[in-house]
Amino acid sequence: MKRKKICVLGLGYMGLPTASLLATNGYQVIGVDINSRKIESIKKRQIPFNEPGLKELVFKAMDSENLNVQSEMTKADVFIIAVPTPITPAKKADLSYVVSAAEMIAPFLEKDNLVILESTVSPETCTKILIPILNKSGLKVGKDYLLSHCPERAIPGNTMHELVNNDRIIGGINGESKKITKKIYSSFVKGDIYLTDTTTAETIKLMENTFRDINIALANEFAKIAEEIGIDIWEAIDLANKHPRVNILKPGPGVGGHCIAIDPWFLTEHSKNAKIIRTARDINDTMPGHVISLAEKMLKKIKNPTITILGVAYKPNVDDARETPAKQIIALARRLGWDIKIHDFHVKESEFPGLATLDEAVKGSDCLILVTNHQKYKNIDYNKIKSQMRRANILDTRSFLNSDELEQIGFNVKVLGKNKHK
Ligand code: SAJ
Repeated sequence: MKRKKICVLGLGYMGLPTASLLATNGYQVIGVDINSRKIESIKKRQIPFNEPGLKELVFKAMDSENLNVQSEMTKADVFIIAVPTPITPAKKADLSYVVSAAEMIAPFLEKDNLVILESTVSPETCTKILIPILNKSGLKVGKDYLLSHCPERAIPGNTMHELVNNDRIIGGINGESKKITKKIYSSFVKGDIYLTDTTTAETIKLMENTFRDINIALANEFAKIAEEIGIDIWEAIDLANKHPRVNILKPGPGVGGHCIAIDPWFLTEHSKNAKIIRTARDINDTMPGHVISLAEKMLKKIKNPTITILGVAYKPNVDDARETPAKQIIALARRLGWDIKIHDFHVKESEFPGLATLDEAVKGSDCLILVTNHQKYKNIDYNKIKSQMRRANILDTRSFLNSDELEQIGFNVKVLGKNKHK
């Protein structure tokens, strides 16, 4: 193995599992993160977030002594950049972490090194931003060092499985970059690996998440139309999906997470032609407001109601609340003067201040709003919960709970996208 030492910059949701997979597959890996508190916790074997199977893998990598973590940069044969790329308030890609990672690498760059960008970025970031910074080292891309883009494709909640089994796209600046990057990822990827250029790879990643965003927007639009017509969208989608070429996604309270709610903006920023993409983003962003208007209809006779948010994670059974639509729902409800109590089975108080125990959150409540369909919300004692509430209203934004059972207990149940909401 010629290039043996790999430095992974950014030990987050993708960097840490990727570093550990490489370390358990024969590479000597140094994980670097500018957050020294994170480094200290990993060293103490405290993993900063929950992901099934990750802890075991990180421990295995550390036990093998092939994975070391530190805050300082180091020389290496290969550098992998896995830092976040959020959006600015003006919905433009914030590439500052990629820029500073590149600036950290430049002084350490040596002849024959390979730099791999994993972070999701705007088209042409490799050629127009990354390479010019790295070239400041005095080395020339293609001639002295190699460069490629290998966007991650794994879904939070199933990251370990998907990192290994999904197909991957590698965009390289030349044949050698593609070849060496493929060799490195082949050490743990069981899926197929496809090769292209860097700008195509950057755009493919954005297209994937935009495809999903647009399809969720369509489901959300169908849900609103169903409420006008007076049909159950959940039943209608199930039946429409019996068509061999139809696969409608699910409506809900909005799109959260650090990818789908963000990445489409990286395309709209670049093109006036991005019309459906922009509209889909807008539709998905209207969903928290729609949830509040459904709740308002349920609560119309109640002055200064108290409502309970069940679930703030952006999706089920994860502890991740980034970009969660729950934030917007809570902000809108507060603006109406409602008293809000918040509960989540997985998200930690340190990540989402204001969380209460389930008992505290439902006490004296006029309405439960189920925002996140955590499995555990299926199994709680709704009889007991009803006895703690002031009024027994429940708004299910995911069509997740058993409405018939809840109605039998005495709840007034509304489901997003189901029946006319007057
Ligand atoms: N959602 C719906 N309806 C649906 C599906 C999802 O409202 O039918 C909502 C979810 O509740 C959530 C949001 O969309 O709030 C996004 O969740 P997700 O599970 O669809 O996706 P992410 O953001 O966790 O991960 C996505 C994945 N991309 C695709 O499926 C195309 C993953 O493969 C990417 O690696 C990841 O983005 C990323 O990091 O880019």
